Amino acid sequence: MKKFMLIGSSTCGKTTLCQRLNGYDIGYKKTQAIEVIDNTIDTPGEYLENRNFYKAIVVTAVEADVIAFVQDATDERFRFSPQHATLFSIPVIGIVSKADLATEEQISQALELLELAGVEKVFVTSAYTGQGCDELKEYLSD
Ligand SMILES: Nc1nc2c(ncn2[C@@H]2O[C@H](COP(=O)(O)OP(=O)(O)OP(=O)(O)O)[C@@H](O)[C@H]2O)c(=O)[nH]1
Ligand SMILES: [Mg+2]
Repeated sequence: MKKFMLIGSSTCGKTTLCQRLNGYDIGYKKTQAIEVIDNTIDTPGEYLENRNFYKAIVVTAVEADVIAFVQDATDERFRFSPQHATLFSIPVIGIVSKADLATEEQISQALELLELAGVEKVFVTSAYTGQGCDELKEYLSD
């Protein structure tokens, strides 16, 4: 499995998605620091929200094979900038999270914005219902 690193705003669902993808019980736990869970590198939302942490993200990304920009479909705020993906020298994918709570319109908007951030592929997911998780696992498996 490819080692992948999740980046996204606080509460966008990174940790819950890690739990789902790695087959753990789903339970809320605020991420305080960069955490490696099996093949996933989970980061705190503050790393995206606070520019002072950018260096830490770029340094940690060296350990990863793929980066995932995670966007909560129900969140109006979008913190990835256009062509944000060019900051990294490895593939960057997009993950729309919490699809179970979102309208079709919200999902389309999140997809569009992630594409603008320069991701090469987008998965629409819900860690609660499991939507999109098999496709994501398959992408990460080779
Ligand atoms: N309905 C729904 N809720 C979700 C989903 N994924 C996560 N949540 C909820 O959203 C909240 C935040 O989820 P986390 O996975 O902790 O978010 P995070 O991105 O790791 O947040 P930080 O650690 O603060 O950066 C929790 O209450 C989760 O239960 C989902 O797919 N659907
Ligand atoms: Mg977390």
